[in-house]
Amino acid sequence: MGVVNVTPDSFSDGGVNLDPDVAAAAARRLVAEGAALVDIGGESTRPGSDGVSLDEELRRVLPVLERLGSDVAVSIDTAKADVARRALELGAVLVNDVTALRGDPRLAGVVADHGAYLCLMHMRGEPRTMQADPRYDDVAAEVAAFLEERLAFAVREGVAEERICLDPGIGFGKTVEHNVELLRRLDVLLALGRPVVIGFSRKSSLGKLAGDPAATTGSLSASIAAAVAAYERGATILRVHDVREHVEALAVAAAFA
Ligand code: HH2
Repeated sequence: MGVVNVTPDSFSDGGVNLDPDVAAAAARRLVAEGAALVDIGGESTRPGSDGVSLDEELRRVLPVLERLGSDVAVSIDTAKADVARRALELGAVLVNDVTALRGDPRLAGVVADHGAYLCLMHMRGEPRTMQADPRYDDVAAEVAAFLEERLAFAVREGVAEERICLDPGIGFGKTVEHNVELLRRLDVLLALGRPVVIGFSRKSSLGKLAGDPAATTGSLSASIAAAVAAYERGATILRVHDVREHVEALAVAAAFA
């Protein structure tokens, strides 16, 4: 899953894709480089961010989706039912909701009505405050219990279970140690029986693990190491910004699997 953020403030590619022609070209380039899906988002969820209005989010993403039509398999990164509905009408295939259907009570119905795929992600708290001293007794067990409950909720709301994937939400209310433990113990999430999505790409935990305690992003090489580790532990979908390099690394890792 390649990432195209149509935002002024995303933590690693903010401002790059604000022009819809540039964003659509970026999405097509990621597909040419080997992405099976492109995740398009109009709201930054980086730590400390406040969110955007419905009108602003629609203004950012709709022109991009109109340009892509159904040529590109689009995942819409939104927590808003109205953004998801318009995106699905324009051909998006997956709704990637970082609130796991807790943000907008109408979102589950929109996904169900369109027969869309759905990614449910774990987040502790909300982006504005989530990195303020997050604590868990057992992070892997708690994240798995949350995702199990959200999976059951989505199915009760009419989303087909075989269309749902689960994501532990790397960096969403987690310390470096929590993120590392989630990947190390990915089997706890895999036991839920659904494909697992991992988004470690460029996140600050990687820069910290690589030796810079003040890092705000992670390097490409660190991102690839995390993606390969996630793949080897059983992750199915890797959410990444640098598709070509990840596809090459994963093809080599797959040859050894
Ligand atoms: N991470 C980000 C956004 N959406 N969705 C899923 N399913 N998993 C993730 O790990 C994930 C996500 C944050 O990264 P990015 O989109 O690059 O930045 P921003 O939120 O600042 O736009």
